[in-house]
Amino acid sequence: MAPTLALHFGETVLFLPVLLVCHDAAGEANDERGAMDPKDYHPKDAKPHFDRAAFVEGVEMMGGHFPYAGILTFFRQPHTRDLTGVDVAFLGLPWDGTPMNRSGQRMGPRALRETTVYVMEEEDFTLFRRLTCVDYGDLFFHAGNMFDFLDQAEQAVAGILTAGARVISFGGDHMIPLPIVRAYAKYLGRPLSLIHFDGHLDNWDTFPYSWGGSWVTELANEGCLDLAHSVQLGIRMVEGAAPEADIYAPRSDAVVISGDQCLEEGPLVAAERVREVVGDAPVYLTFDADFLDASVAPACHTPCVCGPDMWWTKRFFRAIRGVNVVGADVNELCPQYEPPLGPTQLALGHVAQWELELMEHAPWRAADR
Ligand SMILES: [Mn+2]
Repeated sequence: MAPTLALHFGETVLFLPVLLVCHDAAGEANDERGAMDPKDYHPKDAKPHFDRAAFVEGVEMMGGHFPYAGILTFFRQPHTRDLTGVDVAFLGLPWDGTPMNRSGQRMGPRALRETTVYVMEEEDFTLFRRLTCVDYGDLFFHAGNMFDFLDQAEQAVAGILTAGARVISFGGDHMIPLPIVRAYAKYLGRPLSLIHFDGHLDNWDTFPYSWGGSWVTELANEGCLDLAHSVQLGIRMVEGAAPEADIYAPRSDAVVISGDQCLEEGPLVAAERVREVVGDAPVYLTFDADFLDASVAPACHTPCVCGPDMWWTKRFFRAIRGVNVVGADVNELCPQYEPPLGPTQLALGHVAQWELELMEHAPWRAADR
């Protein structure tokens, strides 16, 4: 006899048979609880030639779910602070305390977690089989306290390097290289070369405190950057400026490839120049969204016209493979200003993947310093 369940309604008692479901096959169990994972997915009405194993493998390579669903992490990589065997840690730096124009960069890491899930399907997702990557999470610091941010960020990056991994950071306003490069330079015991994508030189060190426009000068003065072997690409603020405008557009100690030069000479010429300048030095690569033309990347601190597009950028990244990129970031995304579809975060998500590709081909590994 089936077990019964007695329900009492006042004087009336109802005896209801209870169905016991035996979960002796994974498929039956899933019918009841729903497949939360492709490994548990057993469709009933699939085509006869449906190859379940191939399907599961394909979905897992996409990151374990269709892009519109699932838990969000950078490139859908596991969220952990265990760095055992990790090649590259993705670090969110939600700092937007120092912009002199539009803010909102604190929301950048969250937006890029969503976008990178889409990006990995459009790019070579086999990259994530060759490299072990994790979402290390977002840095915790006291909101709005620049000194606490600088201290916590440098400690976090130093800790990741000491554990043997490299770092790609998701900003955050463009002050973020300040603590990151400090940590790298101390770890390496030498200054780094810089590949700096930006509409602006970020060497305007005339304010009493650090900000997103002073970090190049500060890091060079501290001995963390070797500007003689560095390149600043996409700069629009210098060209055509009269000498008296130097207060606004001071000259750079690095090699500058202006926005016009980028577009007139093309990405392969720029890539060759960058290879000559940086040689085999360890390179920190930083990518400000306003390197891109404002029509491509409008949702940033300082949208900047007459810049390169994503085709240019992709050709350039592919052409500098082998350069010794030891760390990288994307920064200055303000997702609140995005038009529908989020073109700025889409662009920065792709750039982050291309940075990871460069780090795959770079000779340096934190583990064998
Ligand atoms: Mn910048």
